[in-house]
Amino acid sequence: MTSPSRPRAIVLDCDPGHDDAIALLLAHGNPDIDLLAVTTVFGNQTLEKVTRNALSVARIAGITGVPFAAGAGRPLVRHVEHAADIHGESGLDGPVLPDPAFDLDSRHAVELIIDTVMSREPHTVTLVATAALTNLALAVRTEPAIVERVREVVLMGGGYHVGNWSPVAEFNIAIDPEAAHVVFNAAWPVVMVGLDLTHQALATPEVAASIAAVGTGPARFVGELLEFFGSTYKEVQGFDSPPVHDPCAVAYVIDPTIVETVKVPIDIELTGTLTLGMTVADFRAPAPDDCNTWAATRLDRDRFWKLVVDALETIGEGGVIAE
Ligand SMILES: [Ca+2]
Repeated sequence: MTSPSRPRAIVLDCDPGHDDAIALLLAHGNPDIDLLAVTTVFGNQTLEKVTRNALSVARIAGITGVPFAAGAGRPLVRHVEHAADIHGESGLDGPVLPDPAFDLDSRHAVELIIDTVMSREPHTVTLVATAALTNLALAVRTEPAIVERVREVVLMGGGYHVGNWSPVAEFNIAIDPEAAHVVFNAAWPVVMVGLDLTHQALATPEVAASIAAVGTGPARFVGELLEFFGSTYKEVQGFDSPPVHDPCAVAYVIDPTIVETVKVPIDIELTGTLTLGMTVADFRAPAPDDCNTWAATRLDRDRFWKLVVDALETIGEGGVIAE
């Protein structure tokens, strides 16, 4: 569906990360997304590693002319935690990663986010976050005017049913719950694409075959990512096929009919001894008028994976990495 407000302008804040890499490819390869900037934050691995990974993925995808900036290297309050058990020592284990083809923007990620939002027309920029919310929280505190100015915040994180870093807390929220608290309590629209939704985005053998059939370098790269990601997800969490979380947030921005949502008050648990970092969603009654949070509930799997395959078709050989 095309409308005058397409393509959607986004800033992608991420911690690549296998599923972040696929989210970046989807954002670059989909014609309904205008990728304005990419920012990185500690998470799946150290800031240094995930930032280098982002630049390597940019080269594979053939992304040029988009500023990339590094952001926070640690949470606001807590000690740093990484997810090497899922993403490996590099943060993107599996494929061979090319050297970056361009340098980082000289700005801090928080500055780049603020500059991008404030320099564009009001309500045109969507912030897509697929990592800890540290950069977004710092941006809100640094320039509160962005809250009124963005179109919406679409984040992969949380869930209303299960967690993965603890029984009830999802990794991106759990590793910086105070930052998540800032983001969920700001008066901008927040769409939580959580585990309830992303656990429907399983990269089954059929999905892997449809990606392999694209037959390009970037598609082989995604295949290698899914192979490693699938092996750790099976070992650590017992999944037969890995849930590919982060591109679901991008898919929602591309076409909200692919990701069903429900308006529901959501807040972040900051003091629970068993529930720290839980995204507490209150489904007891219809959401009040001033509610500005939505939870993603149901994924149209076939259309989601078609978006990913179509983006890879569009990217073609991308940056053409010589082996
Ligand atoms: Ca991520």
